[in-house]
Amino acid sequence: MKPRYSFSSRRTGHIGNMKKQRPKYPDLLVKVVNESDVLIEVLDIRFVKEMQNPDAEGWIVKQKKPLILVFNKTDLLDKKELGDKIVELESMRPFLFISTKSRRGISVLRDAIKRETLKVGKEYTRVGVIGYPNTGKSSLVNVLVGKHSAGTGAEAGFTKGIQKLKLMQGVVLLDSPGVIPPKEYSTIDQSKQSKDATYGARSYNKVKYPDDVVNDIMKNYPGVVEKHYEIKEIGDVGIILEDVGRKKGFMKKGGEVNEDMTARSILKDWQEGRIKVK
Ligand SMILES: Nc1nc2c(ncn2[C@@H]2O[C@H](COP(=O)(O)OP(=O)(O)OP(=O)(O)O)[C@@H](O)[C@H]2O)c(=O)[nH]1
Ligand SMILES: [Mg+2]
Repeated sequence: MKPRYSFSSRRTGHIGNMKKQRPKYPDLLVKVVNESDVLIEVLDIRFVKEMQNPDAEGWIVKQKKPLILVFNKTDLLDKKELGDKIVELESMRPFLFISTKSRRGISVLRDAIKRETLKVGKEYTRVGVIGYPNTGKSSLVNVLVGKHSAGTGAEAGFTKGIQKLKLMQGVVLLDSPGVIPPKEYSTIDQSKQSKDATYGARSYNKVKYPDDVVNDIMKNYPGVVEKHYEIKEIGDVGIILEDVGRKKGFMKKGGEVNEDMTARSILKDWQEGRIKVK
Protein backbone atom coordinates (compact mmCIF):
# COMPACT_ATOMS: atom_id res chain seq x y z
CA MET A 1 0.00 0.00 0.00
CA LYS A 2 1.28 3.47 -0.75
CA PRO A 3 2.30 5.66 2.18
CA ARG A 4 -0.48 8.08 2.89
CA TYR A 5 0.22 11.10 5.00
CA SER A 6 3.75 11.87 3.93
CA PHE A 7 4.58 15.52 3.50
CA SER A 8 6.03 15.24 0.05
CA SER A 9 5.82 18.28 -2.19
CA ARG A 10 2.80 16.96 -3.98
CA ARG A 11 0.91 16.66 -0.72
CA THR A 12 1.95 19.91 0.86
CA GLY A 13 1.55 21.70 -2.44
CA HIS A 14 4.77 23.56 -1.92
CA ILE A 15 4.92 26.06 -4.72
CA GLY A 16 8.45 27.24 -4.25
CA ASN A 17 9.18 30.82 -5.14
CA MET A 18 6.33 31.21 -7.52
CA LYS A 19 4.88 34.63 -6.80
CA LYS A 20 1.84 35.19 -8.88
CA GLN A 21 -0.26 38.29 -8.56
CA ARG A 22 -3.79 37.12 -7.93
CA PRO A 23 -6.75 39.26 -8.85
CA LYS A 24 -8.84 40.24 -5.86
CA TYR A 25 -12.06 39.03 -7.44
CA PRO A 26 -12.40 36.66 -10.36
CA ASP A 27 -13.30 38.45 -13.61
CA LEU A 28 -16.61 36.69 -13.95
CA LEU A 29 -17.75 37.70 -10.51
CA VAL A 30 -16.83 41.30 -11.25
CA LYS A 31 -18.77 41.12 -14.50
CA VAL A 32 -21.93 39.71 -12.90
CA VAL A 33 -21.83 42.17 -10.03
CA ASN A 34 -21.27 45.12 -12.36
CA GLU A 35 -24.14 44.05 -14.60
CA SER A 36 -26.57 43.43 -11.73
CA ASP A 37 -28.72 45.75 -9.65
CA VAL A 38 -29.52 43.10 -7.02
CA LEU A 39 -27.40 40.08 -6.04
CA ILE A 40 -28.38 36.70 -4.66
CA GLU A 41 -25.55 34.74 -3.05
CA VAL A 42 -26.27 31.01 -2.90
CA LEU A 43 -24.48 28.98 -0.24
CA ASP A 44 -24.78 25.33 0.71
CA ILE A 45 -26.46 25.24 4.15
CA ARG A 46 -23.96 22.60 5.29
CA PHE A 47 -20.92 24.80 4.63
CA VAL A 48 -22.07 28.40 4.97
CA LYS A 49 -19.06 29.69 6.89
CA GLU A 50 -16.61 27.89 4.63
CA MET A 51 -18.20 29.15 1.43
CA GLN A 52 -18.74 32.74 2.39
CA ASN A 53 -16.84 35.31 0.39
CA PRO A 54 -16.63 38.27 2.80
CA ASP A 55 -14.41 40.30 0.44
CA ALA A 56 -16.91 40.06 -2.38
CA GLU A 57 -19.87 40.60 -0.05
CA GLY A 58 -18.27 43.75 1.36
CA TRP A 59 -17.53 45.00 -2.12
CA ILE A 60 -21.16 44.45 -3.22
CA VAL A 61 -22.55 46.22 -0.16
CA LYS A 62 -20.12 49.11 -0.71
CA GLN A 63 -21.64 49.61 -4.14
CA LYS A 64 -25.00 49.88 -2.40
CA LYS A 65 -26.34 46.88 -4.26
CA PRO A 66 -28.79 44.79 -2.25
CA LEU A 67 -27.45 41.32 -1.45
CA ILE A 68 -29.86 38.50 -0.63
CA LEU A 69 -28.20 35.60 1.18
CA VAL A 70 -29.79 32.21 0.56
CA PHE A 71 -28.79 28.94 2.15
CA ASN A 72 -29.71 26.11 -0.19
CA LYS A 73 -29.98 22.30 0.10
CA THR A 74 -31.89 22.48 3.38
CA ASP A 75 -33.50 19.16 2.39
CA LEU A 76 -30.20 17.53 3.38
CA LEU A 77 -30.73 18.46 7.04
CA ASP A 78 -33.37 17.18 9.44
CA LYS A 79 -35.51 19.44 11.61
CA LYS A 80 -33.13 19.48 14.55
CA GLU A 81 -30.09 20.13 12.38
CA LEU A 82 -31.91 23.03 10.74
CA GLY A 83 -32.80 24.45 14.15
CA ASP A 84 -29.15 24.26 15.18
CA LYS A 85 -28.13 26.04 11.97
CA ILE A 86 -30.54 28.90 12.66
CA VAL A 87 -28.87 29.41 16.04
CA GLU A 88 -25.35 29.03 14.62
CA LEU A 89 -25.92 31.49 11.77
CA GLU A 90 -28.00 34.02 13.72
CA SER A 91 -25.41 36.80 13.30
CA MET A 92 -25.66 36.59 9.51
CA ARG A 93 -29.31 37.63 9.35
CA PRO A 94 -31.12 38.46 7.12
CA PHE A 95 -30.98 35.22 5.15
CA LEU A 96 -33.40 32.74 3.62
CA PHE A 97 -33.41 28.99 3.95
CA ILE A 98 -34.29 27.30 0.69
CA SER A 99 -34.21 24.00 -1.13
CA THR A 100 -34.52 23.96 -4.88
CA LYS A 101 -35.25 20.27 -4.54
CA SER A 102 -38.20 20.46 -2.11
CA ARG A 103 -39.00 24.07 -3.15
CA ARG A 104 -38.83 25.21 0.43
CA GLY A 105 -38.55 28.98 0.72
CA ILE A 106 -38.88 29.66 -3.00
CA SER A 107 -42.01 31.81 -2.81
CA VAL A 108 -40.52 33.80 0.08
CA LEU A 109 -37.41 34.38 -2.03
CA ARG A 110 -39.53 35.39 -5.01
CA ASP A 111 -41.24 38.00 -2.81
CA ALA A 112 -37.86 39.24 -1.56
CA ILE A 113 -36.64 39.63 -5.15
CA LYS A 114 -39.80 41.54 -6.08
CA ARG A 115 -39.36 43.83 -3.09
CA GLU A 116 -35.71 44.56 -3.80
CA THR A 117 -36.19 45.11 -7.52
CA LEU A 118 -39.09 47.51 -6.84
CA LYS A 119 -36.83 49.45 -4.48
CA VAL A 120 -34.23 49.77 -7.25
CA GLY A 121 -36.96 51.52 -9.20
CA LYS A 122 -35.70 50.90 -12.73
CA GLU A 123 -37.73 49.80 -15.71
CA TYR A 124 -35.40 46.84 -16.22
CA THR A 125 -33.67 45.24 -13.27
CA ARG A 126 -30.99 42.60 -13.35
CA VAL A 127 -30.62 40.11 -10.55
CA GLY A 128 -27.27 38.28 -10.45
CA VAL A 129 -26.95 34.85 -8.86
CA ILE A 130 -23.49 34.22 -7.43
CA GLY A 131 -21.74 31.77 -5.11
CA TYR A 132 -19.34 28.84 -4.89
CA PRO A 133 -19.48 26.19 -7.60
CA ASN A 134 -22.15 23.50 -7.21
CA THR A 135 -24.27 25.29 -4.60
CA GLY A 136 -27.39 25.13 -6.76
CA LYS A 137 -27.40 28.52 -8.51
CA SER A 138 -28.66 27.17 -11.83
CA SER A 139 -31.17 24.93 -10.05
CA LEU A 140 -32.46 28.02 -8.27
CA VAL A 141 -32.74 30.01 -11.48
CA ASN A 142 -34.76 27.14 -12.95
CA VAL A 143 -37.24 26.89 -10.08
CA LEU A 144 -37.67 30.65 -10.08
CA VAL A 145 -38.17 30.89 -13.82
CA GLY A 146 -40.39 27.83 -13.71
CA LYS A 147 -38.80 25.81 -16.46
CA HIS A 148 -35.54 24.04 -17.08
CA SER A 149 -33.78 26.88 -18.82
CA ALA A 150 -30.42 27.02 -17.08
CA GLY A 151 -28.22 23.96 -17.35
CA THR A 152 -27.52 22.18 -14.06
CA GLY A 153 -25.22 19.33 -13.23
CA ALA A 154 -23.66 17.41 -10.39
CA GLU A 155 -20.24 18.55 -11.53
CA ALA A 156 -18.79 21.73 -10.09
CA GLY A 157 -18.08 24.18 -12.88
CA PHE A 158 -21.11 23.15 -14.86
CA THR A 159 -22.23 26.61 -15.91
CA LYS A 160 -19.72 28.16 -18.27
CA GLY A 161 -20.79 31.70 -19.17
CA ILE A 162 -23.34 34.19 -17.93
CA GLN A 163 -26.89 33.20 -18.87
CA LYS A 164 -29.76 35.66 -18.79
CA LEU A 165 -33.29 34.47 -18.13
CA LYS A 166 -36.48 36.47 -17.79
CA LEU A 167 -37.97 36.10 -14.31
CA MET A 168 -40.92 38.47 -14.63
CA GLN A 169 -41.84 41.63 -16.47
CA GLY A 170 -38.80 43.88 -16.30
CA VAL A 171 -36.66 41.50 -14.24
CA VAL A 172 -33.88 39.37 -15.67
CA LEU A 173 -31.91 36.75 -13.74
CA LEU A 174 -28.21 36.29 -14.44
CA ASP A 175 -26.96 32.77 -13.83
CA SER A 176 -23.21 32.59 -13.53
CA PRO A 177 -20.48 30.01 -13.04
CA GLY A 178 -19.57 29.50 -9.42
CA VAL A 179 -16.35 31.06 -8.28
CA ILE A 180 -13.95 30.18 -5.50
CA PRO A 181 -12.33 33.21 -3.83
CA PRO A 182 -8.85 33.59 -5.40
CA LYS A 183 -7.05 33.23 -2.09
CA GLU A 184 -8.75 29.87 -1.62
CA TYR A 185 -8.20 28.60 -5.11
CA SER A 186 -5.14 26.76 -6.34
CA THR A 187 -4.51 24.11 -8.93
CA ILE A 188 -1.22 23.27 -7.24
CA ASP A 189 -1.81 23.45 -3.52
CA GLN A 190 -3.11 20.04 -2.53
CA SER A 191 -4.67 21.18 0.74
CA LYS A 192 -6.65 23.89 -1.05
CA GLN A 193 -7.78 21.42 -3.68
CA SER A 194 -8.86 19.09 -0.95
CA LYS A 195 -10.80 21.88 0.75
CA ASP A 196 -12.56 22.75 -2.50
CA ALA A 197 -13.49 19.10 -2.98
CA THR A 198 -14.78 18.87 0.60
CA TYR A 199 -17.19 21.70 -0.13
CA GLY A 200 -18.20 20.36 -3.51
CA ALA A 201 -16.48 23.09 -5.50
CA ARG A 202 -14.20 20.55 -7.15
CA SER A 203 -16.00 17.43 -8.31
CA TYR A 204 -15.19 13.95 -7.11
CA ASN A 205 -14.19 12.98 -10.63
CA LYS A 206 -11.89 15.98 -11.09
CA VAL A 207 -9.87 15.57 -7.91
CA LYS A 208 -6.29 14.39 -8.28
CA TYR A 209 -5.93 12.52 -5.01
CA PRO A 210 -9.39 11.51 -3.81
CA ASP A 211 -7.97 9.40 -0.97
CA ASP A 212 -6.37 12.52 0.52
CA VAL A 213 -9.69 14.33 0.38
CA VAL A 214 -11.47 11.44 2.13
CA ASN A 215 -8.70 11.47 4.72
CA ASP A 216 -9.16 15.23 5.25
CA ILE A 217 -12.93 14.87 5.57
CA MET A 218 -12.42 12.15 8.17
CA LYS A 219 -10.08 14.40 10.12
CA ASN A 220 -12.35 17.44 9.95
CA TYR A 221 -15.65 15.63 10.53
CA PRO A 222 -14.67 12.78 12.86
CA GLY A 223 -16.74 9.63 12.67
CA VAL A 224 -19.28 10.68 10.03
CA VAL A 225 -17.82 8.67 7.14
CA GLU A 226 -17.36 5.62 9.37
CA LYS A 227 -20.95 5.91 10.61
CA HIS A 228 -22.35 6.14 7.09
CA TYR A 229 -20.60 2.96 5.96
CA GLU A 230 -21.06 1.22 9.33
CA ILE A 231 -17.37 0.74 9.97
CA LYS A 232 -16.28 0.32 13.56
CA GLU A 233 -12.65 1.43 13.28
CA ILE A 234 -12.57 5.21 13.50
CA GLY A 235 -10.08 7.47 11.78
CA ASP A 236 -8.28 5.07 9.48
CA VAL A 237 -8.74 5.93 5.83
CA GLY A 238 -6.96 2.74 4.77
CA ILE A 239 -9.58 0.59 6.52
CA ILE A 240 -12.44 2.61 5.10
CA LEU A 241 -11.16 2.29 1.55
CA GLU A 242 -10.51 -1.41 1.96
CA ASP A 243 -13.93 -2.15 3.49
CA VAL A 244 -16.05 0.10 1.28
CA GLY A 245 -14.15 -0.99 -1.84
CA ARG A 246 -14.77 -4.67 -1.07
CA LYS A 247 -18.43 -4.08 -0.22
CA LYS A 248 -18.99 -2.21 -3.47
CA GLY A 249 -16.88 -4.59 -5.50
CA PHE A 250 -14.40 -1.96 -6.68
CA MET A 251 -11.53 -4.37 -7.29
CA LYS A 252 -8.45 -4.38 -9.45
CA LYS A 253 -7.46 -7.38 -11.53
CA GLY A 254 -5.20 -8.94 -8.91
CA GLY A 255 -7.92 -8.93 -6.26
CA GLU A 256 -6.75 -5.70 -4.65
CA VAL A 257 -9.20 -2.92 -3.83
CA ASN A 258 -9.24 -0.09 -6.35
CA GLU A 259 -8.61 2.72 -3.88
CA ASP A 260 -8.95 5.54 -6.37
CA MET A 261 -12.37 4.38 -7.52
CA THR A 262 -13.49 3.72 -3.94
CA ALA A 263 -12.32 7.10 -2.70
CA ARG A 264 -14.15 8.82 -5.57
CA SER A 265 -17.37 7.00 -4.78
CA ILE A 266 -17.08 8.01 -1.10
CA LEU A 267 -16.44 11.58 -2.18
CA LYS A 268 -19.48 11.43 -4.47
CA ASP A 269 -21.67 10.28 -1.54
CA TRP A 270 -20.25 13.14 0.49
CA GLN A 271 -20.68 15.82 -2.17
CA GLU A 272 -24.23 14.75 -2.93
CA GLY A 273 -25.19 14.86 0.74
CA ARG A 274 -25.72 11.17 1.43
CA ILE A 275 -23.08 11.25 4.16
CA LYS A 276 -24.48 13.41 6.94
CA VAL A 277 -22.30 16.27 8.13
CA LYS A 278 -22.41 16.75 11.88
N1 LIG B 1 -30.03 17.95 -2.20
C1 LIG B 1 -30.08 19.03 -2.96
N2 LIG B 1 -29.31 19.11 -4.05
C2 LIG B 1 -29.39 20.24 -4.80
C3 LIG B 1 -30.23 21.33 -4.46
N3 LIG B 1 -30.06 22.31 -5.38
C4 LIG B 1 -29.15 21.83 -6.26
N4 LIG B 1 -28.74 20.59 -5.93
C5 LIG B 1 -27.78 19.73 -6.64
O1 LIG B 1 -26.51 20.34 -6.60
C6 LIG B 1 -25.80 20.10 -7.82
C7 LIG B 1 -25.36 21.39 -8.44
O2 LIG B 1 -26.49 22.12 -8.89
P1 LIG B 1 -26.36 23.31 -9.95
O3 LIG B 1 -27.66 24.04 -9.94
O4 LIG B 1 -25.83 22.84 -11.23
O5 LIG B 1 -25.26 24.18 -9.17
P2 LIG B 1 -24.52 25.52 -9.66
O6 LIG B 1 -24.35 26.35 -8.43
O7 LIG B 1 -25.24 26.14 -10.79
O8 LIG B 1 -23.12 24.94 -10.10
P3 LIG B 1 -22.00 25.62 -11.08
O9 LIG B 1 -22.70 26.02 -12.33
O10 LIG B 1 -21.03 24.50 -11.25
O11 LIG B 1 -21.41 26.76 -10.32
C8 LIG B 1 -26.75 19.29 -8.70
O12 LIG B 1 -26.42 17.93 -8.57
C9 LIG B 1 -28.11 19.59 -8.12
O13 LIG B 1 -29.03 18.55 -8.34
C10 LIG B 1 -31.05 21.21 -3.28
O14 LIG B 1 -31.83 22.09 -2.88
N5 LIG B 1 -30.92 20.05 -2.58
MG1 LIG C 1 -24.61 26.53 -12.66
